[in-house]
Amino acid sequence: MMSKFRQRLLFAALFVFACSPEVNGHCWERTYDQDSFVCFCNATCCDEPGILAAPEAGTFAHYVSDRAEFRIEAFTGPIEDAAGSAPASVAVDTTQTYQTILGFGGAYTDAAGENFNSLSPETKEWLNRAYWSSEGNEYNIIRITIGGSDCSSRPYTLDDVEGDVELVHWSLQPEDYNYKIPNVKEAIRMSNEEVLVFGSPWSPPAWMKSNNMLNGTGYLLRENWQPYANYIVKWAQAYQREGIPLWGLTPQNEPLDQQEEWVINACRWYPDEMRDWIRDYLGPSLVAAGFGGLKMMNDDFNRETLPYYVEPCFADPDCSKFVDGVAVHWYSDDFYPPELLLETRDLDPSKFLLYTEASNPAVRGPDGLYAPLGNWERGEHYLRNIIEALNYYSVGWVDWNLALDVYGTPQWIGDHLDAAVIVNATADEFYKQPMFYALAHVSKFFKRGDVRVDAIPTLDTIKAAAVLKDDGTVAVVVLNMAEEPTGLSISVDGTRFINVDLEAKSFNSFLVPPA
Ligand SMILES: *[C@@H]1O[C@H](CO)[C@@H](O)[C@H](O)[C@H]1NC(C)=O
Ligand SMILES: *[C@@H]1O[C@H](CO)[C@@H](O)[C@H](O)[C@H]1NC(C)=O
Ligand SMILES: CC(=O)N[C@H]1CO[C@H](CO)[C@@H](O)[C@@H]1O
Repeated sequence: MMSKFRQRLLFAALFVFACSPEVNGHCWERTYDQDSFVCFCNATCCDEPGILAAPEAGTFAHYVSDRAEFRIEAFTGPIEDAAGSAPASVAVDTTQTYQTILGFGGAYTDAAGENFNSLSPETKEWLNRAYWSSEGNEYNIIRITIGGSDCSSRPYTLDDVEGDVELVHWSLQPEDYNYKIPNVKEAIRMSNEEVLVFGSPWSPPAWMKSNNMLNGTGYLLRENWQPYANYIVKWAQAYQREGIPLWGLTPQNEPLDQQEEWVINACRWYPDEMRDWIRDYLGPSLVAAGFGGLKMMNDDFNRETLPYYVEPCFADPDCSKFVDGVAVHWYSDDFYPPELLLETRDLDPSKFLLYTEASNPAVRGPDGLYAPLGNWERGEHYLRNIIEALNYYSVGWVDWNLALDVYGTPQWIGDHLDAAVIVNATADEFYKQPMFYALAHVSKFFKRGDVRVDAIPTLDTIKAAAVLKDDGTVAVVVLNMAEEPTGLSISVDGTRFINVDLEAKSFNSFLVPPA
């Protein structure tokens, strides 16, 4: 512990030397063809918000990112005893308590790991700090793929030897050893919190499936229900042997993602089939192997599949006992109402809800598809939906690829996506997108163990969520979607008031110390 701490101090000292005087929060802006800018980082320099200082008694801290100028810029002001005459207000009520926060994070897909590894050790260190350290976003959840996904350079599983039902050829792959395991270990080393790691498979081996392919509309043949449960157990054992403490898993990524000509690795599981497999095969096999403590999250797909996808399992105590939560993907949040999350929770309030995937597509330019650099709207979109998910019981939010290259690749299916961090290996640089800061405004402020409380805004252009911390500190995240600055008054329990001006198009995080 001690040596880790000393190393940090030494590193901080070097950092100040190399990048002074623009230390701490200053962003090296680079503007491309989008409505805002990215912050670029290289081997010597990178912006970081730093370790959050507790505000002094009687004052609040206000951190701002906006489309025009700031990235997690720190301000402070006095807590007042009356609301100002602001047109907008947010009423925080700490007596109305809801779910406990689990955390925020992203996925070490093979594509993300490959991009991390394409940087020099110095630049990669900055990238790890940006996500995992106390000076950075303080992410504390990692999703990894069990075998490959669409965001891998090749299609594969952990046992592609035809007919190997005894799994004698089962093994971790180069992607595990090169992209996942070392990067996950680095994140764990870098973090000051417990980092929760969960896995999700995209497809069983082709030979176990009805269509003998990783993609398309295939399903797992009945005769392979036990071999495939064994396959998942082997994965948990192998990661444990490699020194990765696993926290959870989803039995299948997007189990109903099935259309003709579907190019992504996939496997169909109807809700009642999933119930039967968890109840009679996967659940008992994990328990028998000593992995009964892993948090199992059912569904792992979009809002429109809820609550019906998890209903058969939750209605059957012999399935339900193996399942701890519901994993939700972001992609249809603008088209299906958040009340579906409430209905899901009402089925069984003892199960948690966690958003486990979100990602934007690449855009088409004159030279083909690329990740748009500096797109504010995408950051705003993320934060708007994160705030909504939190206000409808999600215990956190997990982003998809932690990094992609400037084309939004690699992906064996030939697709291209956007990501919060875009790596340019040629220049040994990476770019932090507005989406990265959208996540920072919650991941750094809403920590594991905090309890969500009411935060009710009065204007449609303002979105808000709040948590109460153990020590009585209140953290509030406020999104201003308006094109103009907006005067805002935040009431904390009707007794303490924060009167501020919000920048146009801004992300805001407030820390209010206990009264
Ligand atoms: C990194 O960027 C900074 C700021 O532009 C520059 O001063 C520095 O020389 C760059 N470092 C490297 C290794 O290119
Ligand atoms: C990536 O780096 C190369 C080499 O410095 C440069 O030519 C290119 O413009 C960079 N790409 C982006 C998107 O900045
Ligand atoms: C790896 C894999 O199974 N790829 C298949 C994806 O779908 C196409 C079209 O059906 C097949 O040709 C590929 O073999």
